[in-house]
Amino acid sequence: MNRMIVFTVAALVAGGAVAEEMAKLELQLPAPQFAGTPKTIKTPNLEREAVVPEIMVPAGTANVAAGKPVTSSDDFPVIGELEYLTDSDKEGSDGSYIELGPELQWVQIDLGEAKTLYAIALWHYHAQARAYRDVIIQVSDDAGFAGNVQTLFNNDHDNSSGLGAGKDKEYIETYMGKLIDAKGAKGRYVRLYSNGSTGSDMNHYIEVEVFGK
Ligand SMILES: [Ca+2]
Ligand SMILES: [Ca+2]
Repeated sequence: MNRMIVFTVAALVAGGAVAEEMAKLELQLPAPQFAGTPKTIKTPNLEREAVVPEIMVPAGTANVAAGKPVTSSDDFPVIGELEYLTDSDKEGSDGSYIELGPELQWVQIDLGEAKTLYAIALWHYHAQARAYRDVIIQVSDDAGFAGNVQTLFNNDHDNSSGLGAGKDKEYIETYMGKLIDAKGAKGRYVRLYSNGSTGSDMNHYIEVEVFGK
């Protein structure tokens, strides 16, 4: 009798009635802005080779950041508008990016309600090869990030931004952006930090996508 019950449950899982249907996340990429190997960029903690993770997401997962409101540590960008962050335009040309002030700055997306997050994709700037410093991505239920903060990515290896040292690598910006596994983290707010780049002290964003449901 017991053996029969076990067999029935296993069959249901195999048939997909219990297990959730999963699919590989495919990003929609903008047009490349430069070709070939970028000039040598000297910065500590740079990854040797870009690796795009394969992230499996459940059916019904979508970019829940599209069109959502954006706030920032710099309310008045030098170039562009904060809305550019979630307007679905990922092109690298002038008119598509935001320039925020120098040193440590953040942008924050309000998803409107708590979501389960599977991946984050971001494009800082891809008209020129450069690596942004102290890229830190966090999720919280609290708009002020005072509590229940989960860190999804942190390449501030020397803790120069004071949010804690991270183990992730710096990476060179291209049209492919950066895809990060959010591993089912839950929260309403997504905050992204940066602290200038190998190109300048300023901070830039083109688009951030948050895949969840
Ligand atoms: Ca955009
Ligand atoms: Ca640092």
